[in-house]
Amino acid sequence: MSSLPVKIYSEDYTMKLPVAVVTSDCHLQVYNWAKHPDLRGDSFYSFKQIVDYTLEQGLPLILAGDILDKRSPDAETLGFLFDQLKRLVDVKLWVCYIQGQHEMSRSRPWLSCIPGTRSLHKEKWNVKGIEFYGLDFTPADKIHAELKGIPQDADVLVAHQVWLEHMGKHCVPDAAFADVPYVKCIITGDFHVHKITEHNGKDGQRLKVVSPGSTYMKTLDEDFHKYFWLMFDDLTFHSIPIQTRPVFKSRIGTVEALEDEIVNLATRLNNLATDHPLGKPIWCVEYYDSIPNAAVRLEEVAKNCAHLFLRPVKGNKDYIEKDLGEISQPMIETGLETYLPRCVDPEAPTFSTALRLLRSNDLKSELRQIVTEAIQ
Ligand SMILES: [Mn+2]
Repeated sequence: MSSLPVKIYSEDYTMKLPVAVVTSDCHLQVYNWAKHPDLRGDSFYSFKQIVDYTLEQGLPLILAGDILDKRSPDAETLGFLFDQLKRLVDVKLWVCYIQGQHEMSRSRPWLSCIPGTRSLHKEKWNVKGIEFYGLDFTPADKIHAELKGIPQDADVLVAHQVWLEHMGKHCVPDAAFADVPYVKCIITGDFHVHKITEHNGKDGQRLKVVSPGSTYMKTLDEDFHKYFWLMFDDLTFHSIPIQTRPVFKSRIGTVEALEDEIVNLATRLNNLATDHPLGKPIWCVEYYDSIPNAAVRLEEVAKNCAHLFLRPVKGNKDYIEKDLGEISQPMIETGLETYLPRCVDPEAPTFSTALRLLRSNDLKSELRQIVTEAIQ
């Protein structure tokens, strides 16, 4: 008799269960940019995708602040938010939230106007054995007292602050992760970047800090690739991508480069303008103002196929000719990925490794995986 095959599961095999869908910084508003009134709907389109996904999964939705862009939102925005959250509340799915500084209303949170939603501010909430505790955005002079109030049995803090370890180099922080007692995980809004980092908390405990990031482009220097999180009961998180309006960036130094770039991009821009649910893509062009009629020419091309953002740069004729090769190189899409081929040969094996690390939200696991693959 032959022996039965023995099934060996890999070491990291776990029966982890999804717990919640997590987002923040949705900044719901009708228009993205005041100067571009026909560029609209991006925040709604992203938010609807998150609600669709939450419904499909039948999970609670956790909103970590700045869900609305303004303290006094308009009726179109509020109506949209109410309609979307009602879809979840109507089928008895939890919608739990804290407030960010953008929508802050101390007397009564906007989201409390939707029956069935739940504020986590200074409240505990247990789901699948995980104890959540929330804090609305709290000014720097008061946040330390609030952090002291975190219950001992809390596992996850849901907050919306400027943290030293995230933003300390750029502005004055409210508090540090090192000030946070007890919890093993912080879900925090405010930092518009989608990432997970590891820190030590006040009790020396390991602390996983999870930032959902913004859900659509708030400034032109942001990466337009956006995500939200699917959270599991072992406090791991998966990134779920959001479909957003595409962005093209060009840098143009000469008349020839201008015409080349127009030929290069026109078809792609036109196709996207027709096929993408949000319509026209964004086209951001940095160009030397010494190129004759550059703005007129670009506006003419972009008229029906792109939202054009022009950035004229003072250009000196000699300098342009000297630096022609570098400046005329088009940059399709943004972010560090765009620059990678300039540093590493895309054919080299190190390129794919670098790209994986750049795209990873969990560097440790990705590195471990790369090492495992290398020694196999
Ligand atoms: Mn925000």
